[in-house]
Amino acid sequence: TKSLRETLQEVIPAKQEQLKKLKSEHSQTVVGDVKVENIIGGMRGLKAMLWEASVLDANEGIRFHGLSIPDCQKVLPAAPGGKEIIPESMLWLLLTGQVPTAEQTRQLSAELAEKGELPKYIEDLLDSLPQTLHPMTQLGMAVAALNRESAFQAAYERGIKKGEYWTHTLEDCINLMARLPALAARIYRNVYKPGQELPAINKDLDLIGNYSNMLGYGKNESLTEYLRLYIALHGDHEGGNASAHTAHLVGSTLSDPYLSYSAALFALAGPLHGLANQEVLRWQLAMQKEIGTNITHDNIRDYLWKTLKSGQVVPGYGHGVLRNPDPRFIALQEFCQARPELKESPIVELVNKTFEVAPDVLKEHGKTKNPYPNVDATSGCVLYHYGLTEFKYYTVIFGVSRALGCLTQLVWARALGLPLERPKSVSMDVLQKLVDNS
Ligand code: FAM
Repeated sequence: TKSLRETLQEVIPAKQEQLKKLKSEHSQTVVGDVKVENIIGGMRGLKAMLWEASVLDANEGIRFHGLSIPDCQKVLPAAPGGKEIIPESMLWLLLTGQVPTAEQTRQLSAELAEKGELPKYIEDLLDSLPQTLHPMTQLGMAVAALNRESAFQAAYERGIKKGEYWTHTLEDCINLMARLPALAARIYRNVYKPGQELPAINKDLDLIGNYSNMLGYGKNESLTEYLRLYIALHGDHEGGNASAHTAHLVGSTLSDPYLSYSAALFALAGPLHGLANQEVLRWQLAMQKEIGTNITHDNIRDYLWKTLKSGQVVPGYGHGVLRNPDPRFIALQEFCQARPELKESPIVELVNKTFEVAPDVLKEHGKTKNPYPNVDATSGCVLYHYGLTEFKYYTVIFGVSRALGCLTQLVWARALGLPLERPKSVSMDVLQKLVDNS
């Protein structure tokens, strides 16, 4: 059986060759225009960045190396005894473009478990932080502090050749991925369950089996399976989203993967990005409080209008790229429909009913380009149902997940020798001149 490193070593030369050819033969080929709306509109729609692991289609959603979510659910190995995709098999796919065997997935799980313990100074750092510090701030700080361990930084200081960058980057990425569950679980324990014992990493468990166990939910197989699926599906959403783009930008300065990913986590912590899942739950619970047990379409419609008329966005709806219901939302909904306890859960039912009404209300409201749910419309509600009710923590789970894509691309950026990112900005006066001369 080939290891992850061996597999990568095999696939990298062909990609390097592809890039070389694109550079030498097509550097000056025009593939799009820059419009004023791109410059003043947050670069929406501007094709200006290379990202290997996944591509987002506005209508059909994400594909990971060409595989849709239903494809991944068919072919990617699950945990022993489980059914859902696990982050290890997704990581393998994102990194190599290949579907791992069950044995390769198990080997990766074992490697991550082996490397999952936290250094003492990181435990001390986390234990010294105030309980009131937002869990995402804690996660970003701890990930940044782990760069004391960076193999890439140490090798760079020694003076290595460019061709070797990716191997040290990969080592950092695997070490960071391995440690994220212990980091995230310690933050959960410190903030919400002080005094509760943190179990040691079980070398026989997969990454999320261990995470769930350390969170104190190891016996809840349904929640553990949900976390596996949730974390695998949130792993990557092409390169332009704020967290992925941040990791890429910071990584392009040859900052090591720990610093690059900590920067990404702070982008994820914004309410228009990863924090949206906490916002959705807060909003759905407020709706539940107001309309009580009489969950009718009319009541939900009234509540949606109330939110919109007060100038707020409907959390969990809309997207920068997508123009249809998010297939990640659909996959999580299907997970709920397959489990009677979830299907009948009041909060899950409310999310479903909201989905039946919200797109029409948002279309009538007429502002958002995408009146359909994104993944966050449902993701937190399942956690809530199973008793993981601390919604300020939800973005941390997203943060454990998004590492899959961000770290993958850092390996590829170094393997392909991608340059320092440095787009050109213009002032409004310059823009006006460009417009006048066009
Ligand atoms: N409810 C009400 N208005 C909305 C809306 C929503 N859900 N989504 C967009 N709009 C408004 C938006 O505020 C903008 O209004 P103004 O012209 O007054 O500024 C207008 O519609 C056009 O926006 P857009 O082009 O359709 O969306 P953007 O690409 O600018 O923004 C989102 C995309 C996701 C930030 C936006 O749809 C939003 O705020 N949604 C609610 C928050 C959310 O669910 N975020 C999670 C995103 C998720 F995918 C993730 O990152 N985890």
